[in-house]
Amino acid sequence: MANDLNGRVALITGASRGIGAAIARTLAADGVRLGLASRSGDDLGMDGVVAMPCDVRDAAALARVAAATAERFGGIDILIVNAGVGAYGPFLELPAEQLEEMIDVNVKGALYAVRATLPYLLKSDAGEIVTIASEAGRRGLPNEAVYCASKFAQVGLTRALDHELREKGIRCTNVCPGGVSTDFAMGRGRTPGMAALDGMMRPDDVAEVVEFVLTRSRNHRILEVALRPVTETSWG
Ligand code: NJP
Repeated sequence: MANDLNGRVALITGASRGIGAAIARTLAADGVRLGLASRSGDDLGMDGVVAMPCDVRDAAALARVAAATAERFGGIDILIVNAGVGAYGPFLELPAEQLEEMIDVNVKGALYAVRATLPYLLKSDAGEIVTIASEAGRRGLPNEAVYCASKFAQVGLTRALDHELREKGIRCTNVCPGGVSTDFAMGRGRTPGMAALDGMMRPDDVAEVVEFVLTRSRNHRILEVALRPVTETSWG
């Protein structure tokens, strides 16, 4: 029997734009009550959500948004680890600030999001952690060394948590997209109008996969989903 999401509570990091906003809208349509975390604190124009400014590099800020979400809705069932940044280019040409930012946001931000939320997930009868990782978390890609390193870390974190949390009733899933047409990496290795952007997936394509993962019946779990635009190689 499918897992009904109506009435569940999800905290989504990086919910103000792109994939995170698409996930928020999709889950809201399924009756999920939402905590939305991003630096801008955007509520996406949705009523009844908890939306707070939160930089995922700040563990205390994540703890505050998790506490506010749990207090408002009586707990948290689902964490979507989505906030992330990317910058592409030859390894030695990557500005140091972009190296630091990718590690801080993608790696530490994911760790902090889990630490802030896990106490609530452990109290849920249907806990879920879904990490929006990347194809770059499954294989090394040229000109993406630091991004790959950060995404391998996310994939490793989520796989390890699966081992640790499965018996406590929490399912952990890595969703690994190829190119998605969002603001992501624009001006940092992607430029508006570049041909590759034309064939990219939509944020809704990823949101539908997340919805699929979350709605599977609770007798099994999906460890990883890899999805690609038809225009993109599978590097098989
Ligand atoms: O990116 P974008 P995507 N603290 O730029 C937020 C992965 N991915 O939706 O803070 C808190 O449209 C930012 O909000 P704000 C990617 O690695 C993508 O494409 O208000 N939040 C915004 O809501 C990432 O993990 C592609 O500016 C922070 C959101 O994050 C995830 O998908 C391919 C923050 C970013 O929205 C979402 O990326 C792939 C911070 N410090 C994986 N910094 C792709 N697009 O091609 C940023 O394989 N945010």
